[in-house]
This record gives sequence, C-alpha cells and structure tokens, in this order.
Amino acid sequence: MENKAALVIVDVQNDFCPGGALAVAEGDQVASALNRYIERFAAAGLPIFATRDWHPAKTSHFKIYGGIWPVHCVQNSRGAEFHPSLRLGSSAVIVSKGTAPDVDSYSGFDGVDASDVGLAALLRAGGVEQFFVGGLATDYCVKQTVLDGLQRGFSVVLLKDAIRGVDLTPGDSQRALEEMQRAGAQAIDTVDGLPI
Ligand code: VGL
Ligand code: ZN
Repeated sequence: MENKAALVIVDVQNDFCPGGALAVAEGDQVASALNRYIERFAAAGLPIFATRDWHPAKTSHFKIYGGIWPVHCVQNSRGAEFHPSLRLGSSAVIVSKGTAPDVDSYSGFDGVDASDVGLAALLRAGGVEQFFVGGLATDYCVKQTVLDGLQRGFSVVLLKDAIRGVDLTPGDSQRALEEMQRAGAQAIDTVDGLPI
C-alpha cells in the first residue's frame, strides 16, 4: 500500500475567527499560513481534507441547551462558512462534524464527507498513513483530531504556525501542544519544515 501524506485543516470557519461567535484570538491568521501548506500539498498531488463544525440550531453543545458554548457554526449560516481568506481549492474534501443534537464531539474523526464516509476511512482509502494538521482550535478540535489520529495508528505532524487556541483557561493551548507531543505527534514550525 502507498504511504501517502495528507493535509487535514480543522474548522477554519468565520465563527472561530475575530468577529465570529466563538472567536479565537488571531484565528484568521491560520488561513494565510494554511494557504502555503495547501499550495504545497496540491502541487504534490496529495489529498487535502477540511473539517467544519456543523451544528444543528438546537444542540446540547450550546450553552442555551445545557452545554458550554455560545451558539456557533450553525449549518448553512455565515458563521459556519470557511473563512474567506482560506484558499481551499476545488479538490479539498469537506468533512462535517458536530451534527448530532445530543453529542459533544470535537474530533475530525467524528466527521463525515458528503457521502457519509468518515475521515479515517477517507484517509485509508487514499493510502494515507501520515497527516499534517492545522486549524482551530488548538485546545479543542485540533487536539482531539490529533489524539484520535494517533490512536488510530496514523503518524501526525502538527503545523505550529497554522494553529491557534481558545484558551478558556490561560495556558490551555500550550498544555494541549505538550499533550499532543507526549502522545506521539511531531511538529514543524513553518512550511520550510515540510518533507514534501
Ligand atoms: C470547537 C469549541 C466548540 C473547535 C468546536 O472547533 O475547536 N471548539 N466547538
Ligand atoms: Zn462546536
């Protein structure tokens, strides 16, 4: 089987960027960093996946229905759209997650494509054994996607210039980074560290 790399972009959506419902500080800045990675993966003919938080209007994920978050990334709303600075290209496969009204899910591996195929199956079908990951937020969906990926046997590389965190408690993102690395994630600082 081929041993291919893929790029996994997590939740670079308006609501997680400045001005959005659940804004991550400098969240929009990951878009320009990610565009450089997108160009490299596209040029190498490697697959690109983009996850999106894709909630129903009523879900126990939201504070008003018992969860901890303000209303964000409601399906088909402006806030749920990918940030306009992100240049995904037409080949990127969109993976939607958070669609259940009663499950708090953060991992991209809980998401499915338009044909209901899960992220792990999509990666494996493409012969992917290693994925490079950036996006939002470091301390929630990026972290959970990385830990899940490692657990499922993928090799995972964090794109440190292309992640930002919520930091509900100061230091959460730094701790998330350490946790991911302890679990076996590698990291690169910039696009110059890409082996492809
Ligand atoms: C996320 C909080 C709530 C994320 C999603 O994408 O990291 N964080 N929903
Ligand atoms: Zn959410």
